[in-house]
Amino acid sequence: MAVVTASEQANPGAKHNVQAARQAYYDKISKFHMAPLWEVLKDLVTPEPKTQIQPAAWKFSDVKKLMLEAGDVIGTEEAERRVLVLENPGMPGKSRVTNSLFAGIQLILPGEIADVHRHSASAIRFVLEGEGAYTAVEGEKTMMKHGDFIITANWAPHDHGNPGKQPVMWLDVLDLPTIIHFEASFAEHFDEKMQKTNHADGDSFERYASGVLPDGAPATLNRSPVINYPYAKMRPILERLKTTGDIDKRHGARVRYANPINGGPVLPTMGAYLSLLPKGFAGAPYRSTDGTIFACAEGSGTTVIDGKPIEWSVNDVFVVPPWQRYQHKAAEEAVLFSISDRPAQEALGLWREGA
Ligand code: 1HN
Repeated sequence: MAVVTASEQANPGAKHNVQAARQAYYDKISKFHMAPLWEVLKDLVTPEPKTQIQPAAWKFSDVKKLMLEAGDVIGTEEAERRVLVLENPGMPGKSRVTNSLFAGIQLILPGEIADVHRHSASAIRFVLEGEGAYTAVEGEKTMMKHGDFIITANWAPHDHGNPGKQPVMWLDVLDLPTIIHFEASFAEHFDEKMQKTNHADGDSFERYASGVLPDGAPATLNRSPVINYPYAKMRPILERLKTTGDIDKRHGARVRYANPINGGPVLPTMGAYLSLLPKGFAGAPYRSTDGTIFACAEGSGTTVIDGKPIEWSVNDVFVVPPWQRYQHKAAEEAVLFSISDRPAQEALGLWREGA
């Protein structure tokens, strides 16, 4: 930013001297670790959000092929987690899909174990393809099926394994860039490969998300106690909303994954939705400050982001940058999963939406 002073306006020849004097002054103050705010103010305080994040899509036809090739070049044991990072093209090398979230695709092959660890970052998994693998979280071992939404809250011990016959792939989303931003990242490994599990598959869902709570359950909890929100339980609810016409003109027939303790988001840093776009849906334009990751669970469609169409079908992943206007269209009935940092922004009083 160039500030034009009154003396410069009166005498343009003075401009060079003024700039030179300023630069000398900036050089001087830099030795004291100080800098002029007025040179950067316009980049810092913007009338609207500015982002380096770009709209982007990962087609499952490419992803699947590349993931299976990863299976040839490295084992889960050596990799610890065989994950390909979905790099936002606007921030290559930064291991993030939005400024606050990490996204990756994980593959676990038959016979493999991804051993038990825990970290400060919270994770969610949205299962794409294959059956026969499990994830174990905080003592519950749950089988992973297409469309299942699985939560690993921060510091929860977790391990995965595939005793089945098929390669299994899922979308991992972590709040890792947020945790790294706060420089509050811890991690630890356990000696055993698998944690001991004493809760049956589906235990936390049945125990907490069936209209009752175990007597004595905490009155507040900043993350959901449910480990797996199975697609088989969620999908019929979308059908109910569709049947009664409860269809948002922007989002379709949509449910929000909720913490049954308080109705809040599943995690303090990440919130997720599952949405049915009826056949022929042409959504109204929408934008919000939370850059959002979408994964298609069923059907196909097009999302127009800032005027540019992104076509998607089953298991494709795409990202909408913060505050960019988008519009979903579906020629056939489709189901979209979405996840963003909205709860974190809401907790800080920052979140905004608009048309
Ligand atoms: C991680 O621990 C997992 O446990 C997946 O499956 C993806 C990405 C970055 C850092 C840790 C997992 C991850 C991750």
